[in-house]
Amino acid sequence: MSQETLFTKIINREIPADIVYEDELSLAFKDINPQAPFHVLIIPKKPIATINDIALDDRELVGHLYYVAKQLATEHGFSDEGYRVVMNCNENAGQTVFHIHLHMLAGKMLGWPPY
Ligand code: IU
Repeated sequence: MSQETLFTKIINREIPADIVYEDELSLAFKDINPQAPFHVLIIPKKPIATINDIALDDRELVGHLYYVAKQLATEHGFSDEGYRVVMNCNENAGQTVFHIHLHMLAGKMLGWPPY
């Protein structure tokens, strides 16, 4: 399942976003409603609606999103103090945009568990 969301418009520069990283496979931009001093969304350019829709051939792409998170942590100085990377799936997890995205949160002590 894949359908166009606002994130496709961000990828295509049809709506603005504060983009912090881009490569041929992915894009990272600041969340418009940040839950931490540093809160970015790391998305594949390929639209995949939910974790449930990840295909066998997408495994490297999804792994790449984590590699981008690690690179951003290094670049922004969060590697040692720590950060969180999380992806929500469907209603119980609070997914609202159906184009998979890693939330990367950093810059403060984060609560756990997340309820
Ligand atoms: P969720 O995991 O699907 O709940 O996260 C969606 C996030 O996308 C949420 O944190 C929104 O603030 C964020 N967001 C955004 O940064 N820019 C947008 O144009 C839209 C949502 I729509």
